Amino acid sequence: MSGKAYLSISPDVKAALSAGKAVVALESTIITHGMPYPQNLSMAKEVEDVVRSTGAVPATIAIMDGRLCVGVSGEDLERLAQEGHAAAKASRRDVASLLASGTTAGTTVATTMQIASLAGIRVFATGGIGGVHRGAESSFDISADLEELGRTPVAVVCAGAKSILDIAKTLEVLETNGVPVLGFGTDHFPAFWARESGFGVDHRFDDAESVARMLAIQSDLDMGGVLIANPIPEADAWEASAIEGFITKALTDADEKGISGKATTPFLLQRIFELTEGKSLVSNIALVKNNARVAGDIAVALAKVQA
Ligand code: PSU
Ligand code: MN
Repeated sequence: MSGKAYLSISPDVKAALSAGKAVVALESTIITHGMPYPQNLSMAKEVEDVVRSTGAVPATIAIMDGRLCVGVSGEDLERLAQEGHAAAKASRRDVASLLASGTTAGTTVATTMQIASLAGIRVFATGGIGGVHRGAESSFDISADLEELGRTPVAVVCAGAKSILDIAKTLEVLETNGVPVLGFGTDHFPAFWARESGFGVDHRFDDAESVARMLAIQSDLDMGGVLIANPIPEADAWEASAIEGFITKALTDADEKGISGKATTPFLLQRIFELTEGKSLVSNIALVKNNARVAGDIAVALAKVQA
């Protein structure tokens, strides 16, 4: 049996894919583990609307009822948002077990890429990717997102990586894995809440059409994923120095509580949300929407290039 047998694709996404129209994948760990309810639900719906406004079809991806679901909406989306941390967080190593047990799970960037690729979706929008955690030299905590980007042919539009991570090491591992890191309208690799991280990108592209041409070539050469770094809009951005104090505090708290493994990223996000009195979430939602818009434009341009 092929992996495709486990896919449940919604009718609108299926129709768009068979017509060669633009589709944008959206992840769901951001819904279950990245934001509190009910903001997670309204964010998920708003992000889908942003994708639609570009002419592309949104496809929220999750693992539910023993199926790889592509195009989760309505009651299913509500159920996912309400479950929150009670749902599983599905990384690549969890997928088969979760399908076997029928457990509901939000899919990480790695798993969403895997499922998107199986469904034939080439463009994906998220907030920030997972990466090399600070202290990875002793914890070995390196997100599976970085491996997946190296092997799975999906373009991921993100606002860089959070500085809860070690950005220098994250960029090194991306290079090792052969992942092109493109700056969308910037020479700087962004740091999620901040527009700059102090590190550069490999190549700068200023419009969706030129990104689409690059993606078509990457795909012809069968070379795996691409990371498109799109900085948070100016109006919602933080100075790196303004957020660093909260990050340090959250990291200390995680350490004191003995948080490790897959619990680390959700714990840090939740703690920073509390420490900033919810302000980090406002920026988080703004940057996801901004990524959805750029991903939609790129998917539309890619559909034209490949028509
Ligand atoms: N970074 C964020 N928000 C998120 C995540 C990362 O800014 O919600 C989620 C994504 O789903 C990502 C996952 O794939 O966390 C990475 O988890 P880990 O570090 O355990 O690989
Ligand atoms: Mn990890």
